[in-house]
Amino acid sequence: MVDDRWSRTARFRQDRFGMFIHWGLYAIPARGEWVRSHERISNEQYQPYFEAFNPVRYNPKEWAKAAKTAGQKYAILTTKHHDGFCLFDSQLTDYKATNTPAGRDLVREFVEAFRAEGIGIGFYYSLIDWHHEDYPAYGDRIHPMRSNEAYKDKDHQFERYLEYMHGQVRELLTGYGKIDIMWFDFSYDEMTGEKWKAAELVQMIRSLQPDILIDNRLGGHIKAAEPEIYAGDFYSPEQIVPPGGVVNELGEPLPWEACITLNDNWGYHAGDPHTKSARQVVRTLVECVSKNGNLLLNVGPDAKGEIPEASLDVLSKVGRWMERNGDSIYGCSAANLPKPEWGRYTQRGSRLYAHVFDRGIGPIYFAGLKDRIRRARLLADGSELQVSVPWMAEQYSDIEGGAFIHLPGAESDEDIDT
Ligand code: FUL
Repeated sequence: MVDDRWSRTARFRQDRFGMFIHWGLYAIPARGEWVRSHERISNEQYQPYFEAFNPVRYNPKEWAKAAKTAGQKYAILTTKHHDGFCLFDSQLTDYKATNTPAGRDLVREFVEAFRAEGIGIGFYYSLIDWHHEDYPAYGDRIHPMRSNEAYKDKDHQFERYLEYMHGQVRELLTGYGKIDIMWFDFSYDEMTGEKWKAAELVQMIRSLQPDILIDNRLGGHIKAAEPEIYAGDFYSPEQIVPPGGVVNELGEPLPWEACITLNDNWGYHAGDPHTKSARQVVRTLVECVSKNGNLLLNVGPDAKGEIPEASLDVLSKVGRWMERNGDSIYGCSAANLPKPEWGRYTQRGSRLYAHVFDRGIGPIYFAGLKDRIRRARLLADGSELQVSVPWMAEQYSDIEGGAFIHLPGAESDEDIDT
């Protein structure tokens, strides 16, 4: 890991919890952000959504409040998703929010509202573009869903798309003040870092915003001893928590962030009943931190501009847990101990946080920590917990070298009201 990459991510590794926001025209058909490709919707059939986009209840101050309440420290908004529609007032296209009934730059309002709450600002930007005629239809051969069928016989002037894409990134990074994260999505097969001229792109980005973090989806490998300039600052596993975290070839931890949907979709889906529970979210967050990672939890606001009620409800319950237990998340990392059978550890300095998921009966056993626990306290209310060495330990070879901590009742995240 090159040093400046590591130090650049210091704040990111402290923050641990962010909000992902997928929002665009696709909120109107309300069947997820891939709807236009999955259902083979033509340009003509998609156009009415552009003409109808009128999010009268868009109030990013409310979104920012929801993120703040949940304990999320940064937020990443889809400035342009694969359908090519721009929420910002790009001078390089007419396909933007300012030309819809919304009539204004929705990214600007997002930035102002979240910044006012002290929340870090990230821009998601799709490399794939189904609206731009010069985006190649490679998909015909390999991934039919990743390009626009209508343009398949066109002579694609890819250079023109590159100029457009680089130009939009420049707009995003010059027009909105200090941006914390640039989240590109995504390289594949022929569409590699080289193809995007990603080295040039990153040079431009760093000259405009020296401290910005870039995800790893421009292509390239962060792990390699000499990563490409566009390899990115952190890994972005999608819909999974990597079993062993993410490490380089020397086994050293690398920064990563699992992006995970709150239900089963990124963009708003009216028929998706699978909202995760607050308990699942908290456990996933704990799991990420216990493996040196972050959690970027997604919400998909509806066509009017509101985050669904069910999502808000979970965010506020997670927030209640974070209020009492945030010390075990922010600035914490993996503990250098095997995973305990009852839950997970996180750690900050000499303070070890025990997240008890499986309460069982009797005291909680801390393998390997005999004589290493100075004192134990319940994080939720600060009360002291009794520590003891297992009685007649020598008779139980499996509990040699450990200690017990006695919990009153069933104090664990089981208490979350889901
Ligand atoms: C994927 C995209 O195709 C999805 O629509 C979503 O944005 C996810 C975070 O990344 O690659």
